[in-house]
Amino acid sequence: MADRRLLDAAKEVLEASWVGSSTVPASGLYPHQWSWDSAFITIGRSWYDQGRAQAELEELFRGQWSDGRIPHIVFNPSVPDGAYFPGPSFWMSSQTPRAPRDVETSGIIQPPLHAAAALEIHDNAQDPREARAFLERVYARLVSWHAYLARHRDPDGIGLAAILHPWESGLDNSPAWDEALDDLVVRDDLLPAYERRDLVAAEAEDRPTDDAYRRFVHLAAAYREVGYDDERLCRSSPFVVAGPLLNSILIWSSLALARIARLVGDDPEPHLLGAARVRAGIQSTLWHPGDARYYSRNLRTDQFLRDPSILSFLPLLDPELPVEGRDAIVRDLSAPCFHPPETEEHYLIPSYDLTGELFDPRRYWRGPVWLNTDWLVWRGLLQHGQHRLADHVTDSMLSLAKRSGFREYFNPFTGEGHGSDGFAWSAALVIDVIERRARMSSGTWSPTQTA
Ligand code: 9WN
Repeated sequence: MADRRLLDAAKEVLEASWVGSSTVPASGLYPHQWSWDSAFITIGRSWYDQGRAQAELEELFRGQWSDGRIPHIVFNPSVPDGAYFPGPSFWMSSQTPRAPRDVETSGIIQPPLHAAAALEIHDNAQDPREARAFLERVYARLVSWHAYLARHRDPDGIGLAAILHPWESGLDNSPAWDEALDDLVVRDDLLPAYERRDLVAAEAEDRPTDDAYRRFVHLAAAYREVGYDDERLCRSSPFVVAGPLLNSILIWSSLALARIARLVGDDPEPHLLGAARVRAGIQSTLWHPGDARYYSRNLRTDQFLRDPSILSFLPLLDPELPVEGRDAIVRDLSAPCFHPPETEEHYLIPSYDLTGELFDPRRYWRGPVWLNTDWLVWRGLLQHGQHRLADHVTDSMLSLAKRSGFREYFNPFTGEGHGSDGFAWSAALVIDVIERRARMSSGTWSPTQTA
């Protein structure tokens, strides 16, 4: 299939997923608006529909809490409560004084890709004046979102924002969280009765196990029970983890925020300092010199979570990543455990070490290829001049979409698609890859532009 036809097919997926003022990740499995999905979707749409790209982020920001948090789900009131679990009646956000009254949301967060997405709208704008006005409207919201992460998610001042739930990582079911979840004592009196709605829309072998799900629900209920009080949970929750994915995205977005500040006439310095703080935190807390890898860290036990997952490669998003870290990532990304020999059929980049004991080619986040993590690593590789490897990643992304469609995730050996079909960020990021590669070849976009 030619790139042009793939582009049209991707746009059709996005049009079919548009529900009036935002995009659903996948109509059956995920019928509301998700935070980092909206950022990826915005980036894809920004190439051809600035109006909807802007509307998507502005709709998400309607769900922002007064403490600055951007919740991981903004619920669509026209969708029945039972269509997704946990739905609005589980989170009960509007009973929390800091949450909006007129829209129901979840209480947890997802990685802060929004400032980077807002800047893409500006950089790809069909109407630059409107894009400037949009940035002026959203700037304060982005600033308070980043302030929330620094103020409420870094209680010990280590320079890193912590997650309090695996769902906050975006890589919910990664083996990287197993060890931290093992210590969890699931309290049945806190667990509501629930039905696994995800199993109605997807196959059980593609989704988390019932045991993992119980832990997820338990942690979410515990967060709700303390009124979404981050400080309290950071001190008492068994699951407090700082990782390289959220924090590298935070650096990338803080640098974008510095550029947005210049565009709207504000001081970029605080955002540059913010990025520098996180950079120092990643180096001092997440770099394991013995393994020459970045890992997540369990802040409860102060131990590294030494799992060989794709999380370790995200520091590439920092344009000032030390050479030692960059070289180690490139080495890992080229080694057979993440990149089989060209003679074997394979697709890049598995979410978990192909030779790892916990590797599973189809279960969500435990091995399959996801196009969003591919895309993030690709942008990081480009930023560091690793063009050959970067091309391998995007060739693989396009082959997967041509072979299996815009699936949620893919078997890294066969390319078979799993999870939902017509998955919005898969479509959006294929659009971005095709458009950006064309701009790169014509010399009208350079990878360091947004750094
Ligand atoms: C829970 C929507 C979301 C993504 C996450 C992905 C999955 C939800 C779920 O779907 O998580 O938030 O129900 O499994 O793991 O990254 O944002 O696409």
